[in-house]
Amino acid sequence: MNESIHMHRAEKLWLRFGFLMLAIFLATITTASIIDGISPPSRVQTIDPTKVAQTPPFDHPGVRKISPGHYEVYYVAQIFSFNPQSISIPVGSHVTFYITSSDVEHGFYIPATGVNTMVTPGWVSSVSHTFTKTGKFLIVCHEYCGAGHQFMAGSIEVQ
Ligand SMILES: [Cu+2]
Repeated sequence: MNESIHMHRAEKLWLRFGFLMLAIFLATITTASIIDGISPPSRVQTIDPTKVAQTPPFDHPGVRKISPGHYEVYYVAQIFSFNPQSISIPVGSHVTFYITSSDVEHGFYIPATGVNTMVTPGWVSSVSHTFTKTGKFLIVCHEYCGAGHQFMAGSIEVQ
C-alpha cells in the first residue's frame, strides 16, 4: 500500500501565513530592541546591586518631601523585607516610589492601588500613586524570592 501525505491547499496557505506572522513579529521585536534599546518596563536607572547600601539615595532609604503634597520614597528590597518597613504620609499626597533590590528578584505591590512593579537587582524601579484615602496600605512582595517570601511585607499609613 502506498499512501502519500496529502495536504489541503488551504492548510498549506494557513501554514505559510503562520510562519509569515512569526517572521514579522520576530523582525519587529528585533528592530525595536536595536533601535529603541530594550529595557525592562518601569526601570528608570541602573545600580550596582552589590553596592546598594553605599549608593545614594539608597544608602538612606525612606521618605523625602519634595514639595507640599509631593513625596519620594526610596525602598531597598532584600530577603525578606522592605526597608523602610513602614512609612507614614498625609492623605492626598502624590508619591513616587523608587525601589531596588540588593539581592534577588522581588515584587512591589500595593493592593487597591495601581502600584505594581517587579524589582530586579541592578535596576531601580519607579512607580507613582496619589493616595486619596486614609488608612493602612499593605506592601507585598509578589515575586517568589525564597523560603521567607510570604513574610516579606511593609506598610504605608495614610493619615
Ligand atoms: Cu518575595
